[in-house]
Amino acid sequence: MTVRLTVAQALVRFLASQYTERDGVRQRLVEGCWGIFGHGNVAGVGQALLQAQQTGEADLKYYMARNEQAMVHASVGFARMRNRLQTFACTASIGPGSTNMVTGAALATINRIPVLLLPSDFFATRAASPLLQELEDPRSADVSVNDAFKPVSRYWDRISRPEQLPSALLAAMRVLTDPAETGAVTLALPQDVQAEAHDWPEQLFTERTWFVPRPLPEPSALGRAVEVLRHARWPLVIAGGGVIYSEASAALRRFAEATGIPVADTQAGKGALAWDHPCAVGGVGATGSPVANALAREADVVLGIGTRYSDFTTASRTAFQDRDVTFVNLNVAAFDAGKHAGASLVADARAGLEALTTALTGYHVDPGYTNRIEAANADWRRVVEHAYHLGHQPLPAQTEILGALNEFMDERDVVVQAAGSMPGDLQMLWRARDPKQYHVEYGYSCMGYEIAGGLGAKMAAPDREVFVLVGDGSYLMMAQEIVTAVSEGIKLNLVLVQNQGFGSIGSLSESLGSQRFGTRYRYRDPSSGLLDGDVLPVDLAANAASLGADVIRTRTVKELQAALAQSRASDRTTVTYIETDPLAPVPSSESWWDVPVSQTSALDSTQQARTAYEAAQRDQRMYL
Ligand SMILES: Cc1ncc(C[n+]2csc(CCOP(=O)(O)OP(=O)(O)O)c2C)c(N)n1
Ligand SMILES: [Mg+2]
Repeated sequence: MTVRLTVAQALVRFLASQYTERDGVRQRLVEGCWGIFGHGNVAGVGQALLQAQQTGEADLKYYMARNEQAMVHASVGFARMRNRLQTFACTASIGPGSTNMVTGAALATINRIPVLLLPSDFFATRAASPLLQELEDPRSADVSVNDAFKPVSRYWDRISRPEQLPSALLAAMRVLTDPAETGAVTLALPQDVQAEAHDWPEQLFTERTWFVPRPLPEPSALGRAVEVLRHARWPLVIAGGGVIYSEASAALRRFAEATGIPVADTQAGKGALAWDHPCAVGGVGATGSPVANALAREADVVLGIGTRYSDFTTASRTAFQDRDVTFVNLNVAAFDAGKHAGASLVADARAGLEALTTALTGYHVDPGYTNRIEAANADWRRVVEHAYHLGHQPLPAQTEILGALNEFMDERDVVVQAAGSMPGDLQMLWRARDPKQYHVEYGYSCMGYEIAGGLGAKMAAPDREVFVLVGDGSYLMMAQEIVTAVSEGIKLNLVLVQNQGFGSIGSLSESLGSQRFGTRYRYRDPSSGLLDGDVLPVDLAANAASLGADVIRTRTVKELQAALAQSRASDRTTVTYIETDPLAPVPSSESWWDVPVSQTSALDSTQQARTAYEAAQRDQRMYL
């Protein structure tokens, strides 16, 4: 039996009948379809989505975004919140609509989060080329702007004939649901092919379940890992995002309690173990806590679980200074498990932790190590309390905003952030209680993720309050999804932190001898020729109100606290606006991040920074 449908209709029908299953729990793989229409998809995928909605022949709800990059972020926010078991499809028109998604694709792939991208493409027949927005490569007629998705996709295909669709769809679903391979999956859809009819076998549309595995560690690999760990005197766990996606928090807690091994976390792993667990030592690396960084410096064995070991995590390979430091890497992806010449333990984080806990029976760290951790944690708690309640004047410090929010939020509330000075302050100071509470996108650290990603997170967890922290720079790049939140009635709590420019890059610039050059939002000063004139007459609170959000202007931490309560109580998207001092002090992570400074320079500030850079660089290690 066959069914006659267009390629786009077949695609929509197929996507509506895909499911994932893990631990016996089954759910839709593709929750819905984000989109912005143009000539490339309005009559193809657009018609198919309309027909699906009107006839009920396929259940794939359409959501309209205001920017294609943002709709990929929203899908990623959703998929991350659903532990990568569910995501969205994103349809975009030809040309700019499609290339707007490239940044989102890179973000998804780098963070290992599934998203299905459906950029539209030029006529497969080439009947009317060059089309509006067509690239036209003189060397090859087989190239389009969608080729730019290749390096940022885990699977990429162009559907030039209807017959190619079934196998491409199966390949796409396999990659989306494979925890080791997942990321952006791109199916480029030529405009004419989308509208072309074909007789499809009916089986293509029967419900299909993609079982998400929990691979077990291979016994000999487990044996080698256990051998290393059993001889560890000062071991340290680094918990990455993989712990959370695998829902391995309870297994991690049992492992830590059985062995006494301290647990540090990465940006994606924060909350894997509650912050106040006796084994929790906070963030590790360039923006980590000095407690975790002191332990990292002396650790003889590092057990990385579900981590990519980004430069922030390893402090650009200066974090681990023991001469013979050895790594054991528990990761579902062999690629990550092999890093730093570690003992590779390719397995699901939960299954691997359970196996390690059993195999390490009888092992426990020295009581002296435990006492040292307890004392260091107690000292650090006082430092965090101080930063949370600094009383900075006249404008509050950002650390006070984070403190007020942390103290205000319930265990199940979610905080969303991505770029600027907040991810670092959060990684160091945030006290996460629930594994889904801390949602900081720091694989791509993409300005503009915050509001869109928060929207996706809220769609994934309507029963949780989502608090989006957004800096003025990020807000100016991508505020428009407030309109989507308003139109869909998806309630967000936004906290807009105004510090008149790039606080983060400003202090980075200063530390590298570049004098905060070009990092402030200011008038150009005619005498200096630099952007260091007066503050601009920009009113982002008014801007947010103009997009349909309720806005509360606050000036003090006390007012902020009241506004947060009002925001939570409301069922409308609410923006709490506050100005902060970008120069307020932040505790030190006692760590380093490698950003090269000019080797030769006419500026004193740069020369001094270069000397400091060369000194710091001497600690950089190859872990072989
Ligand atoms: C899309 C994008 N462009 C540039 C950067 C580099 N960058 C990182 S943080 C930052 C400034 C962010 O400004 P804001 O959101 O106001 O946060 P603040 O640093 O003031 O806390 C820039 C430009 C980036 N991460 N993402
Ligand atoms: Mg700013």
